[in-house]
Amino acid sequence: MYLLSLILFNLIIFSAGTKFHATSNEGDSRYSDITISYTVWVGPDITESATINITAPKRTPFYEVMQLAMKKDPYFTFEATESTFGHYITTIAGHKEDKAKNIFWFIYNLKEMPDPNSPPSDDLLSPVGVDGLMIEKGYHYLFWYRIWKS
Ligand code: B12
Repeated sequence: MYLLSLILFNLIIFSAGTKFHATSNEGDSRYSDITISYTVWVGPDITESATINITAPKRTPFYEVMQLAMKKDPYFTFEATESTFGHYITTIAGHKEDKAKNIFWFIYNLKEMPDPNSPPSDDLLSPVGVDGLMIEKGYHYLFWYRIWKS
């Protein structure tokens, strides 16, 4: 009887422990900080370029990452307007979109660090704006001031 209750007691402790462990792991992965790179390219020929690393909780909206970048390095100062889809970026690093010249700011989420010798194609453009784009581990984010080929 004593042996049986000892086994039962151990079983309860073991299963409770496993459960607790699983829950704490889930919490760690959801709220852990990640570091991503944020690059700015200016002009179709990329005459100006800057990269900053930002650490923030996983799934932070990119708009908040831009605010952190601006605080860390004033080069990344930006301006935005608000519309139906959220924030729309009009200016970064003093370069304002130019409707007459058809030059705008475009955001890409990339699995590799952007390389000026092999610029990303349009299919790597983010499908959403800076409010809808949540940062993920291992991704690199690029804002490119370039001509809109419509
Ligand atoms: C034209 C257009 C653009 C032009 C805007 C030129 C300009 N400023 O004059 C350009 C090519 C620059 C553009 C850029 C982008 N766009 Co756009 N664009 C459109 C399009 C085809 C028409 C918008 C329009 O003229 N509406 C008519 C006018 C009268 O209404 P409006 O409210 O004043 O329109 C303005 C806003 O829509 C704003 N705008 C345009 N795109 C975007 C994107 C976001 C996220 C925001 C907040 C505002 C915004 O610019 C318009 C003109 O001022 C829509 C598709 C659609 N059906 O709406 C996509 C659309 C709005 N764009 C989209 C996206 C994703 C982008 C980009 C984020 C793409 C990227 N990866 O870079 C960027 C914005 C980046 C940034 N700078 O913040 C998505 C938004 C989806 C979402 N849920 O977030 C849409 C819906 C297309 C789609 N289905 O994928 N876009």
